[in-house]
Parts: sequence; structure tokens; C-alpha cells
Amino acid sequence: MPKVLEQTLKGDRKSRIPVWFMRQAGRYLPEYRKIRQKYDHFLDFCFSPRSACEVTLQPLKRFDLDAAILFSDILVIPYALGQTVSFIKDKGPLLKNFNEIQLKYNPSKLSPVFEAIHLIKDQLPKNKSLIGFCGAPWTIATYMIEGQGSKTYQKTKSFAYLHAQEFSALLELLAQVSADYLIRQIEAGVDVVKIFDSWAGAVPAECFDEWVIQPTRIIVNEVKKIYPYIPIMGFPKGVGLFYQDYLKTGVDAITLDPSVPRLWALENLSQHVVLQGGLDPIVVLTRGKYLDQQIDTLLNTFTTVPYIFNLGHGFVPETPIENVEYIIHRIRSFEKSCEQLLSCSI
Ligand code: 1CP
Repeated sequence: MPKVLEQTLKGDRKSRIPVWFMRQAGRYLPEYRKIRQKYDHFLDFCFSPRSACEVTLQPLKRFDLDAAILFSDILVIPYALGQTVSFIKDKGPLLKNFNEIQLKYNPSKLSPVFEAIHLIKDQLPKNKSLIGFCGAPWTIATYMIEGQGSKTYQKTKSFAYLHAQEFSALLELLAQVSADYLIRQIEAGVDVVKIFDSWAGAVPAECFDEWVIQPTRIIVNEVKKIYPYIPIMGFPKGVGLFYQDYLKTGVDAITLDPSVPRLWALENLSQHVVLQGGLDPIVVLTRGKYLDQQIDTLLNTFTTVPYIFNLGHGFVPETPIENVEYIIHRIRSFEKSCEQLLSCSI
């Protein structure tokens, strides 16, 4: 059965615009919160194949979406490398003692993720795609070294500037391990993979090649060596003009953050990669002129090129479910009006 997300990722512009959302499974859904409360520890939740499968499929039961994204987290990689990872309620991730760990990769710690993928694939409708993912080496390194989320990345950058060789070895290790992790996800059944570089916007221009492009390119090359036809999406959030440099990573699709000018992306990126995303997740909290404007600009700018509708970052927990329904409805109405226009002009 044709899967519109994968067809679009191969460069085909279809009349149906594929739609999925970052953090489409998450705290804005009551059915997610219900399962979430069963677990004290977020990683126990991620590593429970049946719960992970259930929440992965939840948004597809509610909304007319074209893909599921595996429910897991990018921080399972530091965990598989031997670092203690926990999630503190209302505060976020906490990772212990980067200096004291040996960094030894144990992929068997990730086997519940592959089990979850098997379960999801058994239940996922055949016309929908399953997206697997990992964090990019820079973003993972920031969590490992800071021990938590950060605004300044002070510890990570100081480490990188003062111990350049060690930092570059860490990025290389993370790239190899992440490639292995994606390959195992593909073996287990994911159809598409995505590399999240959520904090790439904090990298200084002079270091962009070394900290972002090169490690990401290693992941892309390693995965493509074994699975050349599996589409790879990249998300270099917040990098401005460096979105164009990011093409050098060899990814097949790029997610736009809300600040990327749409026409600039059309003119400078769309000939090389499939474009995806862009909608401000915060405008989704509202209804009215700004929400409509942002949806319509995305749809109208990318009418002639392969484009996948998505946000420019994840849904926040306060997102009203009706607004998600509204966005999808607006996209499907746009498709209908395009079809009518086409049939009138023949
Ligand atoms: O208690 C909860 O319910 C925690 C909220 C939550 C959720 C729903 C976390 C903790 N992770 C997730 C799932 C998750 N994380 C997915 C699953 C699928 C989906 O999108 O529906 C994915 C792809 C991620 C990836 C992830 N985790 C990223 C990259 C994407 C992004 O949002 O930028 C990052 C940076 C993380 C780290 C993370 N995980 C969770 C928190 C609170 C954080 C920290 C974010 C920060 O530092 O600001």
C-alpha cells in the first residue's frame, strides 16, 4: 500500500500532504497522561514495550495523520553508554557524573525499544509510516556534559574549547553509536528515521562544521551504507543561514524551525531536500488570524515542491486538542481546493 510520507520523502509531490507532529504523543493528550501516571520513572515508561506501543499509536487513533513516531527519548543513548539518566517532574532530564563514566555502549539496554517497534508495526495501519529517531551528537553531548538542559551550554562549550580532541572523540563515538541505534531500529521495522539536533542553534559559526555537520554526516553515511533507501530527516533547530550548510550532511529531508523564512527555504533548500515543518507550536495554543496565516503561508509557499506538514518544534502540554483537529482540517480543505482548481483547469 502506498505510504504518502515515504512517497513524499522520495521527492514525489502528492495531492495529499503528509502530516505528522513533533511530540504528537505527549502530555496534551488525556489518554497519554493516564498511562504516564503509572510510571514514576520516565525511562521505565519508554522501556515498557506495551506502553510505548500504545502511546505511539494514540495520536493516530484521534487524528488523520500519516505517520507515527516511536515513543521514546533521545536520552536513551547516554543511558546505553552507562550514564545514569532520570527525569525530574516539572524540571526535565538529569544525567549524572559525566566525568566518572567509562562510556561503554551496551545496545542490549535498548532492546525494549526494538520490541516496541515490532509491536507497533503489527498494529500500525499499512498506509501509515513509522518514524524512528535519535538525537544528533552535539545535542546529546550537551545533556551528557551539562547533566541537564541548559541555556548557555557553558560546560559543554568550555570542555570543547579546552579539550578539543576529547570532545571530537566524544562526538565521533556518539555518531557511531547513534548510527548503530538507527540501524537496529530499521531492522526492527521503522520506515523512516529522524536526527534531532535541537540545540544546534547554540553552536558558534566557526564550529558548525566540526560539531554539527561532520558528526551528522557520519550517521547518515553509516545508515545509508546498509539501508540506502530508508529516508533520513534532519532537524538543525535554530541555525539560521546554516540551514543551507546543513545540506552537506546528506539528509533527505530537513525540518524547518518557525524562524526560517519560507521563501528563502523554497529558493535555497527545496531543490536539494524535501522540506518539512515550520509551524510555531505556540501559535497552536491560539485560534484566529495568526494560526490561519501561518498554516496558509506554509501550504501556499510549498505547493509546487514535496512538503510534509509539521511543527517547527514539539507540541507543548497546554495544546488544545481541538486546535490540532482544526489544523488537520484546514490542510485537508486546502488539498480539496487544489484538486478542484486542477480539475477546473483541465
Ligand atoms: O513526563 C513526560 O511525559 C515527559 C515529556 C517527554 C516526552 C513526551 C519527554 C521528556 N520526552 C518525550 C518523548 C519524546 N522525546 C519523543 C517521542 C515522540 C513524539 O515526538 O511524539 C521524542 C522524539 C523526543 C525527543 C527529545 N527528547 C528531544 C528532541 C526533540 C525536541 O523536542 O527538541 C529532546 C531535546 C529531548 C529531551 C527531553 N525529553 C524530555 C524532556 C523534558 C526533555 C528536555 C527538553 C529540554 O531540555 O528543554
